[in-house]
Amino acid sequence: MKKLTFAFASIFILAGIAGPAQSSQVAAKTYVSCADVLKKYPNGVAINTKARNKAIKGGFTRPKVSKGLYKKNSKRLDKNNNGIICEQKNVLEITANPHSDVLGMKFFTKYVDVFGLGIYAEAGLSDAQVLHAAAILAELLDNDENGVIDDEALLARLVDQRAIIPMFNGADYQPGESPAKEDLSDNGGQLPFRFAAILYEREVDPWQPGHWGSDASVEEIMHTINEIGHVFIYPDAFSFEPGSSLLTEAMDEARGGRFLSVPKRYPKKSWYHYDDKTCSYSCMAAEYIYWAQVSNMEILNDSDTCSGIANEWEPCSQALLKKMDPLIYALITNPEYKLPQNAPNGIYKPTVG
Ligand SMILES: [Ca+2]
Ligand SMILES: [Ca+2]
Ligand SMILES: [Ca+2]
Repeated sequence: MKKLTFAFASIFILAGIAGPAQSSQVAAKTYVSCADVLKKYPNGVAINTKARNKAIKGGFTRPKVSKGLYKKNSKRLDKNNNGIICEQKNVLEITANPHSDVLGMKFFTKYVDVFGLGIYAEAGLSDAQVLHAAAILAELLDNDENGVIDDEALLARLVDQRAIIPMFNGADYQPGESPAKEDLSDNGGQLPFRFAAILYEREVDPWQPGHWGSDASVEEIMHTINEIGHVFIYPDAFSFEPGSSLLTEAMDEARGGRFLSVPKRYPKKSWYHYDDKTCSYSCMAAEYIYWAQVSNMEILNDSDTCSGIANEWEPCSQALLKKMDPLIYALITNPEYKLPQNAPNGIYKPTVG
């Protein structure tokens, strides 16, 4: 369903760009702000192809060319006078692995720098998949997409720890598919980087951002940010150890008790009842805050997902979360902690001048 919707949307957008009649026949419109322009032309508008090509070379996304539109709006909206109104910086770019000489890192061939943090991917990942993960990371750290990191302390911590997101060929539990995974696990002990989660090629779907069962990018990247970042910078709020934080206090309510290991049966009144015995208390806490955050973002709010995850997690919408689990809702929406509130859509394009 989601895929179909997207296909139609793309055709529509393509038709809009390709339609030669459009710009010549329709009178050029006046726009009051870049926000307005970007709704219609998400990459801005260039005066001519020369300005457009120069912009692309300079690291901007491909603007639409329209002399009429440009002239009508350039006075207000091309402040830097480069022939483009509301140009968008293309901040995410795939380059070669800058650390292929580091032990355990040589099989990664694609790299994206996201605010100083690294996405490292093996050759089996498509560029679209790698850029998707990079966009999700950027969207979770600059969630209002204004080009400014939402929580400087969080980014400083992640950069200090040299947090990375490794992306491997194939799927989990499929031996022999990923040389990078084998090499990294053989040499992980000496790695100068830290990671709390990994992504596999077959669980990254750029067309269904965060969708349960299709795209694990939001989940795994959120785990990384929370475990390496939030737990450390706001320990009273987010620490994972039993009885240590507002998070674990809320979780003990959600599970119907402070269970250091998975109980034989969760109490009836519980609404978080994950039964994987290999998942320790702190692992439970990591999963719990993830469920709460994506419920709050409304990523899980469709009937297939809600019934698919009900054995583990019940409040699958923001409204249910608010009602059933007011403690965690209050915690993750508390502006003091600057947690991301908007669902990432896999597109990160902060507005420039
Ligand atoms: Ca400009
Ligand atoms: Ca921001
Ligand atoms: Ca976005």
